[in-house]
Amino acid sequence: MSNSVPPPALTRRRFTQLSGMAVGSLALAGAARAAAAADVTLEIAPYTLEASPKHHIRTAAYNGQIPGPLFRMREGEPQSVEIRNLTKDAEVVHWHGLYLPPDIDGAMEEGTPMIAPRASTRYTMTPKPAGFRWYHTHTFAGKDLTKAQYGGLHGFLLIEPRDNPAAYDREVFLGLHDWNGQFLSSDDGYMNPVYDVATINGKMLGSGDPVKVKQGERVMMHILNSSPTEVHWISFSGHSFKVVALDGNPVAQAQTVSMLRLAPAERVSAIVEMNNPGVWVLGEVRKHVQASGMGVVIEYANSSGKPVWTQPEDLVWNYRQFAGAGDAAQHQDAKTIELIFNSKFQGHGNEELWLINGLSYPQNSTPANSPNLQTGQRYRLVMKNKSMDDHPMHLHRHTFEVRRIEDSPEIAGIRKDVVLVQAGGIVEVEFVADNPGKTLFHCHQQDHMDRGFMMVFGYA
Ligand SMILES: [Cu+2]
Repeated sequence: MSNSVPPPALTRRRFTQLSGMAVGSLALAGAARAAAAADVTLEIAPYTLEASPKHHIRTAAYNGQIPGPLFRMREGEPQSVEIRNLTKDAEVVHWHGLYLPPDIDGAMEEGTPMIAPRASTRYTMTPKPAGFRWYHTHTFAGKDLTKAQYGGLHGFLLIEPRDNPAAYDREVFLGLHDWNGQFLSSDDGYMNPVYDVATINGKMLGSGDPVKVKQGERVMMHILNSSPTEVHWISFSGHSFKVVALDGNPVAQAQTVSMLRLAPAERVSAIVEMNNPGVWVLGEVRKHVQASGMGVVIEYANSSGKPVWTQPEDLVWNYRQFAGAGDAAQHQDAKTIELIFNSKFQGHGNEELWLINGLSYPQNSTPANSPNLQTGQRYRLVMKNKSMDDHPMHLHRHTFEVRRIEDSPEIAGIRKDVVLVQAGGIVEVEFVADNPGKTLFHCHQQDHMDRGFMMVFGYA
């Protein structure tokens, strides 16, 4: 089985096929018990990842693989989920990009219960909206760079629409991740995680099986950046990407680009025309990151030889190229919520403390200090980043539309759940408060969320 395409999990649909085959047999008894248990089972357990024959990383995994199993669910079709925690730490699973109630969304800040060590939990969820989503742990790491998102607890989730025009021949899922982090002090005295291993689908370049393709195929690539802290730049030598969706949501204007930029937790779905036979590298554009392993070989049928990498000169990306023209007058009913990001230096050799509107979590999330959303109301989040870092900002349980980036004109048609707000920059997004309950807003960089860069929005 190829490393680049994790095996599909035992979904209800597959179970139905299996049970049909196994009628009357002992296998049925076992399968029936499993199905009675849940449509989807996630077992969280210690795991040693072999990123290369020389790199063994002790971490945790879902169902004994990294990334975790690819789950395919049908939009609106309820799924029973069982999660078993076989680790020594409390765990929680966040379903990223879904509209779930706060008690199962997977953030303790919203009220989802943690799963104690050796305990399990079970619930039913209705997956929506359709698109490329993912699931991951949502715990605290602090100074332990093996825990939380630094480890292997992440996986792909595809919520299939009721009808899929499928203008492609097949799908390939690629997950980017960084490993073996340690806090190092930069010139200005701040402590930042630095990594020496980087992988695609858990393997360093050259260590995994190549992704095998055929000339003339149109391959839908679903790419996820599950890195705990790092933005990644990806190109595919000899090929280009026709970007059709960002964070799983179709864009207003599909565009063909030579390079992708993915901030932590972002996803890009792009169609690649396999029209240049050979053996190629798809990987990180920055040499030192590719050298630490972030790449995968793509091999055409009947081609052989050493994988070819062509080094691009510049880093190129702009969200706006996928947007349609927006109408500033269109959403005059939107109420503005201003969110100012800043950091407080804690002294040399320390991490900085992160502030939203002058306060860290949880002080910023009292009813007096945090937004109190009215159901049905449209809001415009005006995010002003006064810090010297870029921040991938994530809103739980909702999708927002990017409306303005820096001093751009009003734009429309880019719907996301994570957006990178660059150092010193401004991004404005809009969303309708249509999913009542506590809603977590945070920077997706693990070291930043661990140091206060979160806020809980309430509903009136
Ligand atoms: Cu951040």
